[in-house]
Amino acid sequence: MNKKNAIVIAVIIGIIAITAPILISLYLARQQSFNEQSNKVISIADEVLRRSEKIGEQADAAIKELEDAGATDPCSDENIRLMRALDMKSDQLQTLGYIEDDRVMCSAYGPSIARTSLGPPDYLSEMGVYVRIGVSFPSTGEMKFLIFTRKKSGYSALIHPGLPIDIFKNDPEISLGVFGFTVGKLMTSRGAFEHRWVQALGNRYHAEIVEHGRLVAIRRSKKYDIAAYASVPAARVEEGIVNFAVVLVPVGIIAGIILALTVLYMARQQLSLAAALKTALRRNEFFLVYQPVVDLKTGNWVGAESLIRWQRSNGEMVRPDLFIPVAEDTGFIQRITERVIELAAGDAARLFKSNPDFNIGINLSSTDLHSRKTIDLLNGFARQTNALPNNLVVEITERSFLDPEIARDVVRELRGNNIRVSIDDFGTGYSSLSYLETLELDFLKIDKSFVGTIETEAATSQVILHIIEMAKALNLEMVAEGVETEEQAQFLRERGVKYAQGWLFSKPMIFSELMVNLEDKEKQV
Ligand code: G
Ligand code: G
Ligand code: MN
Repeated sequence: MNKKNAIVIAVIIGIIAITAPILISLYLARQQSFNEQSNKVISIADEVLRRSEKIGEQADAAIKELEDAGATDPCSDENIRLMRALDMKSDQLQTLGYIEDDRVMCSAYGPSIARTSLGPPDYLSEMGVYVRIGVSFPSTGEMKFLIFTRKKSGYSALIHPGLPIDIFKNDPEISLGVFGFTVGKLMTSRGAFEHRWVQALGNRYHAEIVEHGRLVAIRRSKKYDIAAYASVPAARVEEGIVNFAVVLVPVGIIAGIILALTVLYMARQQLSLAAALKTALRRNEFFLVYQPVVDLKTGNWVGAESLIRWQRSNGEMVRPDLFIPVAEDTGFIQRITERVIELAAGDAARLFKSNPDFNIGINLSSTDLHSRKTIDLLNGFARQTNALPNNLVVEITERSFLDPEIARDVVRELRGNNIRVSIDDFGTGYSSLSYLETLELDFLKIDKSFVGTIETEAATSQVILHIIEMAKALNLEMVAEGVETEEQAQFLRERGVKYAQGWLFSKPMIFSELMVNLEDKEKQV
């Protein structure tokens, strides 16, 4: 990736980092506003239902007392006195009376409504109560009543229908009401009502719906055959967004800016790491360490893998897993590889003189494979150090081998120059057996993640066996990486793996240390 692409990508990510939190905050604002409005209609419907049930309870209680009194003549003076007394006690009831043959025979109201024919009831409820809706009397003018009459006794409660819905009067857009649940008949209401809302409940006790531009909450009573509802225009949700947006959008903008700055900071770090790499090359801040490759049968050190190390001028060590990818992205990798080859060549010249069979491994990255120069440098290395055919091994990761054309050409050319080729980190890519067959490789390095699964329960612990089979089918010598225990070494040895690297044998060390160790080993023989 070049610098221009990096900047374009950083800008795109920056724009996303800014806009995404704003869009999210707008979405949340809508959600909040919706919740606010639906909580409002729910609480209104609850309140209407609560009031309706309270009326029902008082009507029930009063009628029951009249029934219990058991007057032989319901309209006796004594029974009417009882009606008055009960009427006084119950603040939710307009009055009490006795109805027979669709007429009010007598009531606590006095004679003014007596003997009026009411006509048939609107319906008989599930609970054995005749319900009459919107009843008016000549003597009471405009006032209309809701009348509940117990079928069994004829005792009735007259109710002012405005009572349960006497809330939120100053908000004309709110509609609310009560209906008989089973018959679906409105008993009392204010404002918009759609018959559909009755069905929306189904056999549930509550429902919230958005329909015909209104947000509706419906609550059914568990005690009586009634349900209450309340609704507001759905447009209220949109209006309410503004209230939440003024809080949430600035939060989103701040979050967006923080995110964008983080992206910018990380991009700059990447660029500054690239700049630091350049300085490091100039100041020779890189050096090599070597990790021995051990013959699993004899325990002899047969070679070593060179591993780059970067110590910055402030003493800080930077891990290769951190800077190698950056070097690959920013085009510095080839200069780093060049430095590695240079450093290794200096060491190897001495090494090969005293240990003619020893081999040195050098890691290449995928970019290196695309360049003619790498091969020239390696050839130069071989010449300069008087390397024998087995002395120099290049390690190429499985993932770098993705392009078959390039892979074949590079491998052929390297091997033509007596350089051995090893496929590194094997098992972490997706190479097929048939593809690998077309490359003339020498070694296969089993990635340490698979060595780590040996004799564990991990689901991937079988994979190493397949890798070993594959290497055998391809006639490749194997080097197991990251061997940490004698059990792992034993397992590998038994399955025909010839070489290994790992902390069990040795950690990577600087060149002088490697030389000392090799000399000591020689003396022991
Ligand atoms: O020791 P370790 O932490 O040394 O190495 C981490 C990773 O960096 C390994 O995957 C190794 O392959 C890679 N690496 C180490 N040295 C070099 C090098 O000189 N060139 C390249 N391309 N990769 C290296
Ligand atoms: O190039 P490659 O990916 O093979 O790099 C080898 C890496 O593995 C280096 O970072 C090296 O320090 C590390 N390593 C070497 N031996 C061991 C080991 O026994 N255990 C673990 N966990 N890491 C190891
Ligand atoms: Mn390696």
